[in-house]
Amino acid sequence: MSSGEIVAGALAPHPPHLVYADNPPQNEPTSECGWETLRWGYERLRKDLKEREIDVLVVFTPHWQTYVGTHFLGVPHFKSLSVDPIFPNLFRFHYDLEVDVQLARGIHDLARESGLVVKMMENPDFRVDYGTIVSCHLAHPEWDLPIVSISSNRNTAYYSVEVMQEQATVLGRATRDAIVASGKKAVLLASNSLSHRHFTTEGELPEDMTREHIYHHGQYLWDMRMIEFMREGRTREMIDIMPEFIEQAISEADGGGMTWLMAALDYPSYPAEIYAYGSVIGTGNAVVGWHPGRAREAAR
Ligand code: 2X7
Ligand code: FE2
Repeated sequence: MSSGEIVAGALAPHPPHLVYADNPPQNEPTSECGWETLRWGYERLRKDLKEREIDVLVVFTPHWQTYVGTHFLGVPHFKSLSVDPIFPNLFRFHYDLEVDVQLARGIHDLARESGLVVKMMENPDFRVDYGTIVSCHLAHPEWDLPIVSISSNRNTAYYSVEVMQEQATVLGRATRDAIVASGKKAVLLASNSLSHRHFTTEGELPEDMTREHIYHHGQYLWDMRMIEFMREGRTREMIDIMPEFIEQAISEADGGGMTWLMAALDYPSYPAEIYAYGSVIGTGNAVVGWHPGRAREAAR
């Protein structure tokens, strides 16, 4: 068996608004338009992913919150209706997805050997969270690839940001090693926004873009600082500054997704592809890609 590899990693934010604005047949509510910059960015990410052979999507989601350890979807097939608890008017999505249970177990086992508390989630009636669904849908709307979904154990809130960084780093390495051992070609998705202060009221028309802007200039400055690190390949510095970013911009990276992704990609020093940046109800969101194969080809 040839060795597996991570063919791409992406920061793949999950505001349900982006699916709502795309009007896919699986989603019940329909819209006129909205958040085009981010949706066009996802379109460019999808084009780049199409250039590569892919066996599986591996997503780390902050909206599946497991307070004792990291959990992995462990049932081969899930089909149900996902309703966003805050935005049921925007997101009522009929999903039908396959799970790569073998790879999920491979990551689970290596993470356990590395000292993490882990669990395979084997309840067939489990409702898959909207972070997983939105990021996977926007990265690959065909739904013809199996996924691995990894929960967030919220240890920034329960312990500290330092504990989150340590554990997400170990999980990232376990993810990479399990993918290599599996012989599969994987795309990794960190499902989270950057800055995360948001408005608490909604206009009559949710897609009215005259209302949409970043919540606060300070968080915009933080987002630009993080994006600059990505553009310049300074990802170790980005991880070093993560505690300050999380605290001051109330970032959704607190769930561990960015830290996990950078560890799995072994801290890229090549420039990331910034597909888009835009706000959704005031939060800062970037669609960003890391393409190790492309970086290797460019270095030849
Ligand atoms: O979960 C989210 C989010 N992270 C950002 C914006 C809007 C809604 O939902
Ligand atoms: Fe979120």
